[in-house]
Amino acid sequence: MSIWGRRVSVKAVAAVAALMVMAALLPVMTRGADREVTLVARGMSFFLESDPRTPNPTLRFEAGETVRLVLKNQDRGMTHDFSAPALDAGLALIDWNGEDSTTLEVPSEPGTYEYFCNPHRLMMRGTITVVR
Ligand SMILES: [Cu+2]
Repeated sequence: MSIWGRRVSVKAVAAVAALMVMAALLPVMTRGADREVTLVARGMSFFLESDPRTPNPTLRFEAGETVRLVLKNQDRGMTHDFSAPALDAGLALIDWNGEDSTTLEVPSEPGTYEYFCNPHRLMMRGTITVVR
């Protein structure tokens, strides 16, 4: 096959075409979160890593944003998880010194939602406030 008078192999054309398709799809496949929020489980409470003094903080998200939520378990000897049923989000139990993350699709409507740790729901619970 020839392009602009130069002979090129069909394989090379196919490879370039495949690369172009992958490049076009990359932003879709790796759609990043708008921001990242890190929670730390410690002393049977959640804390924002950025605010280690406020237990079970209210998490303020903007309607429709995508948030990467990281949970680090720094509670020696304890396992903790994270659940936000209204956001259809959660993390399985994490051992001490472990961490995991998930992507939250924040609802497009403002509102107040609950998050908690399933095994310690009475002590480890807080509010997600979605604002526009
Ligand atoms: Cu817990």
